[in-house]
Amino acid sequence: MTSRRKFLSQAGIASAVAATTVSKSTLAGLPEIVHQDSADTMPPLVPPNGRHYHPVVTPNGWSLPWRMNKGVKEFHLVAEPVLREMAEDFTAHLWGYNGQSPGPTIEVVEGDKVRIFVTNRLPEHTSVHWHGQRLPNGMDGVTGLNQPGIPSGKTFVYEFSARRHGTFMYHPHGDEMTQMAMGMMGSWVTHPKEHTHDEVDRDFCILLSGFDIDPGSATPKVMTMLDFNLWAWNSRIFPGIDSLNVRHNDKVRVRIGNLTMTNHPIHLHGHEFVVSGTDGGPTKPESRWPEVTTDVAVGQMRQIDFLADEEGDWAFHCHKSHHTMNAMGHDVPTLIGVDHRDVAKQITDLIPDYMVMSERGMADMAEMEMPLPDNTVPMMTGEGPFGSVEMGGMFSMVKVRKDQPKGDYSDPGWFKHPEGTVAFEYDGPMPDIKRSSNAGNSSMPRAVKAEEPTMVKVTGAAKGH
Ligand SMILES: [Cu+2]
Repeated sequence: MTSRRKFLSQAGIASAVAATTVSKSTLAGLPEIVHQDSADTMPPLVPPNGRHYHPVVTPNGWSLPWRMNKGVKEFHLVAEPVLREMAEDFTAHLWGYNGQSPGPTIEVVEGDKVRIFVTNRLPEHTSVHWHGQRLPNGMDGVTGLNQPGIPSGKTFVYEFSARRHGTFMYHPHGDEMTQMAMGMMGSWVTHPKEHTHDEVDRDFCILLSGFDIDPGSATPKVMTMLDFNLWAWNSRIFPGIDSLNVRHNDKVRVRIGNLTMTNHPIHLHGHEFVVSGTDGGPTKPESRWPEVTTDVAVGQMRQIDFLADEEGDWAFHCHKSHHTMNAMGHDVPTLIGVDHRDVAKQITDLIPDYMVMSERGMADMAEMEMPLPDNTVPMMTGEGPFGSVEMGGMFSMVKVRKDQPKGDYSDPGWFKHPEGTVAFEYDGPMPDIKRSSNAGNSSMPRAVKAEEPTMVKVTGAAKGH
């Protein structure tokens, strides 16, 4: 077993592996298993052989090296239980490929002949469906329909040509609910064979996944249908998702695949993007329009392109606010506007550890020193340069810098705002409140309310002040 980092340092090893013929009866002819045990973002895998392409970067992930065997690109995927650090202090027991969930990104070039060996080290059968690909029916990976399941301990071979370029995914199509709930999935990019007008400077790959892991535990509940409590990008949750670090004026692409059980409106701050590709391949230039949010529905892929022409640390996240939170019980009543200090005092006399939550909103959650079970990330967290970011789940940043070197994907740290460009506190006098007189000018005058609106008051609890 070799880690990718070690692999990269042994330059040219992929091409150095001796070409062998494929044997159906022995493991001797199998390509080396390349294994990854870290959740770090690995540098782009520059193709050591075959047709050249501009490689992608998979945040908190990596691309799978291959060997050339008589003109065929051979990959070796191993389906197996893995340990995935989803964020600092929180490691989940998942299933994945070659040491991690998601599995490594597979990159090929349109027209490549591809052979993928899939070894099953799971306790049950599996298969791999190559989501979105044009391929012979018997290579499509649906257990029972296109092939028998791959039994535990066995290796199957998939062979097809990468017929069109675009963004794809791979995932099991056997006991799918369990295996995808456990984290089995990966990205696939087929690069165009010829130069296109769509070339970019930086190209990122993100797979959306949802897990249901109770605070204090480590294994997903696989029977969950809708109520997942961890929303992940490449099986990481904020603040564990690496930022997308780019150089000012780079053309940037982000490929997003959704293998969760709900849709995710993905939102970028400070820029407009176009959807340059979907499940079916690149969109026609005349069909594109500028957006700042695009919905990625279940089973879909979206490829967004933008010019990173505004410096700063720009939030990039799912716009469902409960998808930018980490696990917690959701059966908590809304207490905004309720002053229950007296009640709390009475309860504290009985239960010393009792904690009143969220009477001023939920932001307290990010700051309070609440005791958490082991192996648990706070619901809202993440330290930014101005305090807690109060986020979790599907949240990251695009960091745009003038001095980010070309081809350098490392984190430049927090943005240093030019003087006078940060929102600041007003400290002058406040004007008197005036009722708006617009209602009288409206063609549909509003009904005049007899009473002033009143704040919610809770009998008993509000007496104390
Ligand atoms: Cu979402």
